[in-house]
Amino acid sequence: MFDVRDGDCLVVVDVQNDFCPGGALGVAGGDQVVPVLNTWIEEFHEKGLPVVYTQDWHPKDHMSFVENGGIWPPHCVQDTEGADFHPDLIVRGEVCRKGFEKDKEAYSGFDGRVGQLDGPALDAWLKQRGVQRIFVGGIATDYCVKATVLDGIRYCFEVVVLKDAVRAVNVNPDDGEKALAEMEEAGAVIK
Ligand code: VGL
Ligand code: ZN
Repeated sequence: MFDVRDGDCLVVVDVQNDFCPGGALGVAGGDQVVPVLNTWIEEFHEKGLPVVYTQDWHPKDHMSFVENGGIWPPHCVQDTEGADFHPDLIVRGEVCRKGFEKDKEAYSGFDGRVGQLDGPALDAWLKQRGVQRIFVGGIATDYCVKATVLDGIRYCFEVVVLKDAVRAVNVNPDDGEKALAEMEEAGAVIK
């Protein structure tokens, strides 16, 4: 395993029922990230390092839904089972909710709020803990993982993408591959 150390944080992106097979916006193999991420989560816990979980958290009339002119079927509606984390995911750490404003899309975890909807933004929360490097896995490679990774770089974190722990929507068949290339180009380490 990659040597994780002080200053590292694991960011688990949107491992929610609606993004897993059978969910409202089911991503092929989405559930397969769970055992891989659980291994990383345990590693971070053992070393006393932080783990933060992003959660897509939409009001039921969110602008990203087809009925409101968006491109997605309704998904991850607040307080529904679809918005819950996958039942096998080890959830111990802070949750960072995003996309809770009706008129705003928020793919990036850095657009979310940690702990409560009026809590700190992710950037401030990480910096307050002395985090310098983030490890990112989850769903979907071509949307929320990509946006979170690119923002992480923009906010001056070192970013490692756990490629066995991500899955893509692939609206076009190579979107996932392109997203990984774009993240690498931007400076992320693809591990
Ligand atoms: C996501 C589409 C819509 C994601 C969220 O988590 O990647 N994709 N909302
Ligand atoms: Zn969404």
